[in-house]
Amino acid sequence: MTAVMTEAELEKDFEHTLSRDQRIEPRDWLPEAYRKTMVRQIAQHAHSEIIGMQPEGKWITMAPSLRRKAILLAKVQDEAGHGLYLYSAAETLGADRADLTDKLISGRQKYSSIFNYPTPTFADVGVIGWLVDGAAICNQVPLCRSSYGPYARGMIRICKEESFHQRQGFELLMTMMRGTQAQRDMVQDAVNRWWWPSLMMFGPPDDDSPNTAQSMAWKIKRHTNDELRQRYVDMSVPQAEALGVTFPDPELKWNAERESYDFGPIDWSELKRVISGDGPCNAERIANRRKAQEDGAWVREAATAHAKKKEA
Ligand code: FAQ
Repeated sequence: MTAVMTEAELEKDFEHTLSRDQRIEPRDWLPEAYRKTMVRQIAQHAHSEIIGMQPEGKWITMAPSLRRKAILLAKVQDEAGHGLYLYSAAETLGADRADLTDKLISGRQKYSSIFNYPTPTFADVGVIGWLVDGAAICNQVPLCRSSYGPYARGMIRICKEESFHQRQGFELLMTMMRGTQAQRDMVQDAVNRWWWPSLMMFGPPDDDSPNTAQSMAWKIKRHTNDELRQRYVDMSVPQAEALGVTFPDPELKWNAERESYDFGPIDWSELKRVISGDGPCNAERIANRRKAQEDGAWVREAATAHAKKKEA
């Protein structure tokens, strides 16, 4: 007969697993606060992938060639797949997928601020691939070592696909930069609009990030928001030079002492505004998601009826 472990012993076991850098798995005991944080982060991430299909998805019917259309279709489908892996990971923590969707469309759960900006030109498709997927990779590669097993494993596959997304964006922009002056101007204009919002993707500064300390202690996050933001700036500047574009920041310059780029102040009031629902496209993104949910009701009903019939 096995002895029943007390809560304190279970907690000690959990801490021991973390201290050995091993994964927490769905069958393991975990503190309620850890479960809540994990569901919050995974749900926000899943919602971001699904809402993130919209800004680029708009260009599928207007892509300038069959090749670009095929590439974009594949990319947007990948984002749907990422959403599904992530909702599945949240389900291993006892979350209910329908409930998560409800929380998204009623504004009770967040998604990334970045997807509330418009995509007026085709250069935006390239810049989303290069900068937004670039920032996503920078943030998510360390999450492959996150302490929650299903999330960390999902992240490995997601990062491989994001890396293809970033390359397709860069290749699209390279092609445009080799084109006409009007095309080059279009790329620079898109870079000007997306640069600062892409820096905001990493979240608030460390001294204003309520979740970082605990998430680092639980090894959910492996780096702070500011550390990853700096890494992203350092990685992006040489890429911009190779492309022949500039970032809209007069204070951006190499700091030899720190061996990193210094950059200008971020407008945190803009991030707060966009997160709280007042970005340029928040209302449109949620309205589209709500409509898709309503339009798909008959499919879910039919699938449930079919499953019941088969069971009987
Ligand atoms: N937007 O205390 P912290 C992608 C919230 S996927 C909106 O620092 P934390 C792929 C935060 O949730 C992009 N909300 O929080 C793609 C928290 O909310 P609370 C998404 C934000 O969790 C590419 C509060 O503010 N990626 O791009 C944002 O420790 C192209 C306080 O913040 C992920 O979700 C924001 N930018 O750190 C798809 C990655 N920043 O507590 C299509 C996983 C913060 O009020 C096309 N997530 N908040 O509920 C993470 O790494 C973390 O959750 C952070 C935030 C770093 C985002």
